[in-house]
Amino acid sequence: MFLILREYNSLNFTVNTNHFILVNFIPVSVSFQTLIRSSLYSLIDMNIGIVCYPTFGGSGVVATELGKALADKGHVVHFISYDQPVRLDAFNQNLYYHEVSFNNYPLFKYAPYEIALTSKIVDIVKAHKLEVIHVHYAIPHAAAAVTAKHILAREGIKLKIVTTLHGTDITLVGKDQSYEPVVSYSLHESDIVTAVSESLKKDTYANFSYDGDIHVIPNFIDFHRFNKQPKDHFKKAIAPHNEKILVHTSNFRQVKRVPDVLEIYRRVAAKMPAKLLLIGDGPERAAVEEECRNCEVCADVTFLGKQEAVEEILSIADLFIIPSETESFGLAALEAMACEVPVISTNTGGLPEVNIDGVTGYISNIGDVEKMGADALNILKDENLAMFKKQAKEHALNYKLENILPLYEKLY
Ligand code: GMT
Repeated sequence: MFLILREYNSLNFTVNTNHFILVNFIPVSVSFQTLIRSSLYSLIDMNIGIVCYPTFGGSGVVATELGKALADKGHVVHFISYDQPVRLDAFNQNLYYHEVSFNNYPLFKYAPYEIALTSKIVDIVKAHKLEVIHVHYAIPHAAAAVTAKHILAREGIKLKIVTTLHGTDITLVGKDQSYEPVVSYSLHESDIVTAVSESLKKDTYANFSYDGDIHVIPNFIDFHRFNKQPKDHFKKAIAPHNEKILVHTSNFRQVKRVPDVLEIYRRVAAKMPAKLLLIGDGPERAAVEEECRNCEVCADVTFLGKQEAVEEILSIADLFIIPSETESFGLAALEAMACEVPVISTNTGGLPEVNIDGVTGYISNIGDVEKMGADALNILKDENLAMFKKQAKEHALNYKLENILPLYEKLY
């Protein structure tokens, strides 16, 4: 294809000097521009802002991995957050990080983070000519972006807002009366709204007065990182007698139901030699650790705390347990499947879309630890385990980064 790109300012394109993009049609209609934009989207580099939480797990991880992948493809990505995102750990000439800092004046009982974030968005959009702001997690990011958009519009600057809903911003926190009207308004004022699962899309329509489109774009896996690695020495250290290794990873909040993990494990350990590795930290950890110390399996349970290289631990695992009360997607389960680890999960939220019952593992009602224990034992049987592992990996491949990234690029 050989096109000459003229008047690219009016099309709002940035020319990628790595490609020969030449366009010689002027004037072009808006719909034609849209057509050209969407058909060339993978050739056009954009200036994109990403607003996210910087912490371990969930939305922050998805946002950071997405930004890194966009930067690798040639887009210029500006992260805006109150702290450096944890996975933003390597230099890339296309990646920038802008910290939202604010003055905590004594008059403020609560420092107005949303206002500081809004001002930062306005400043970065103007300074770096951002075309799109992609906010992850509605509260308060979508509201801040919407206000920034309105401020910029008064100066004749157009900003597109893509809002990605991740889970608790809809299912738990967002629907609370103290936030609902602002979340509904922010969804209406966003140009594009995406949700990470069909289930979350349904929940959004059920809980908010929003009737616009919601594009479902699932979480994704970077298979360069998440794949089964040869870690036999590590496996020997954890399970010297070839015990089965069960793993759970979460932020140890109540919705994760970590005590159920222990219950399921105890049922397995009563029938076959097994070890349990618990990764992560959070409010419930101390109580679960205490409970564990008082039961018969204590010596075979290890609390590893927060871990960077989760994929190395998943590489030696035989089973992943995620008995959550709500889970809009369950990225942790998908990461396990990518490393060939079958999953025992509940049937809540988006989990049945990720963990296919009887194929990649099993799903159960919330709290049904008896069934989850029996299903775990079934998967771990020698005659079944290899098949479940293979099927888990096969299904995870549907979510590879290379499949999902263009879906976002198309929306920008
Ligand atoms: O609960 C978490 O782990 C954090 C939370 C978040 O929003 O940061 O995670 C949500 O987003 C993840 C990425 O899209 C999903 O995989 C999780 O299922 C979702 N958590 C819940 O819905 C509880």
